[in-house]
Amino acid sequence: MMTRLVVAPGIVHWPGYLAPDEQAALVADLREVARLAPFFQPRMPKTGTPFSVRMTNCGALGWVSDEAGYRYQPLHPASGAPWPPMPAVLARAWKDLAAYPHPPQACLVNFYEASAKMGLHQDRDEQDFDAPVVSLSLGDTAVFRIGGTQRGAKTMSLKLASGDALLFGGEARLAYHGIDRILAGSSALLPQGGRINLTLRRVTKP
Ligand code: MD6
Ligand code: FE
Repeated sequence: MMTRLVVAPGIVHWPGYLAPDEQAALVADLREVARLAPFFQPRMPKTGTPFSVRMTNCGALGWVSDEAGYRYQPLHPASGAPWPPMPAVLARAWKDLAAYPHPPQACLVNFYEASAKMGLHQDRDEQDFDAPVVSLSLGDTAVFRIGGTQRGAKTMSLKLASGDALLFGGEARLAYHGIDRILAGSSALLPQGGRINLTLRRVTKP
């Protein structure tokens, strides 16, 4: 029996959505993704300041960021190769959880070492805000911060552990959120520690 927690209107948390064996299989799939599409260090628009998180993508489109801005593109920014296909378990998770009739087009893969963080942001580079964003977490637990749709709104924090799924949809689709910190040593899934977060997105209007 899967626990489904409504954190706020439009924000749903499924602790332990992926079983331990599914998490291990997905890590193996992601090693292959990272072999074909190596992790890169994204940079802030305009300033070029590097992110502390490293990224890659799978699926038809990938999210990238550099001096020219945030965008989706079909090719890896360094190798120029198409992104590898999405592992089947990701399409299944979207079907299970998204309540949206069209498949995801992009899966952003974020890797956090123990000291990495992600500032409060909105996911707003997609053309279709009717589709939710579905995230899966692997490895060390993260302290996730959730705000409102306005930058100054009050915030709450939520721990995301290995195997957890989280959905941002409906009135929360454009809610601010970020990663305050990673709890090093909280999971044994990744032998070197750290955390992987996958976000599944629909980019274009169907
Ligand atoms: C992370 N997650 O968990 C970053 N975005 O590392 C996100 O930025 C995110 O978890 C949209 C919806 C769900 C998310
Ligand atoms: Fe996000």
